[in-house]
Amino acid sequence: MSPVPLPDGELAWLQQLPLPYTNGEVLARLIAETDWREETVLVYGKRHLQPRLSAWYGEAGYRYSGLSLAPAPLTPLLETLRGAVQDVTGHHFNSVLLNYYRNGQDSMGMHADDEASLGPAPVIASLSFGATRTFILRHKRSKQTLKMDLSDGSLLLMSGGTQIHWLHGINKTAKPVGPRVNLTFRKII
Ligand SMILES: O=C(O)CCC(=O)C(=O)O
Ligand SMILES: [Mn+2]
Repeated sequence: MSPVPLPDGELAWLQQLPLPYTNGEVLARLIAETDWREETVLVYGKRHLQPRLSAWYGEAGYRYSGLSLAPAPLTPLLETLRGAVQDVTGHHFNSVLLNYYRNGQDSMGMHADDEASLGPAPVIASLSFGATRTFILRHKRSKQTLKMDLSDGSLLLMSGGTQIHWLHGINKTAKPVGPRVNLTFRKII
């Protein structure tokens, strides 16, 4: 992986994760085989439908924004992807959050993956398939903003202080974009 300079954080990038399937095959299977949910989240005490579909697979359950995601074993395809991600990053992951952005109107608000269950310096590997979407990073204090195009088959590793000092998210876009599935491999401690 190639390091990407980031003040107060650590990023590394790989254009194409080596896989035994084409990116198109993986995207089609992820869309078809995943137990997708349309979750509601609590924001300031109000329930909202998330503008995307999501699914959680891993040995442990997961809690965030008032959501409680039950543990579920990784599917054979997810095991293959996890193995490939572990090989290139050298990190072990025991769970994965999948997000399905059906079109340009699906998005993810600015946030940090800083739940206590991820430990003091979370290591998160973000694997993308399908349409290229712009990943926005914004420094919490300086407001410095960085944009990265997360393309089909790419892997972005976030570690060090990235979740402590930066927020990240995916904006909606008016451009016609096809479906995208992102997988964030995580280690629940
Ligand atoms: O879709 C993406 O690239 C971002 C996903 C993300 O930040 C998350 O799952 O926490
Ligand atoms: Mn995130």
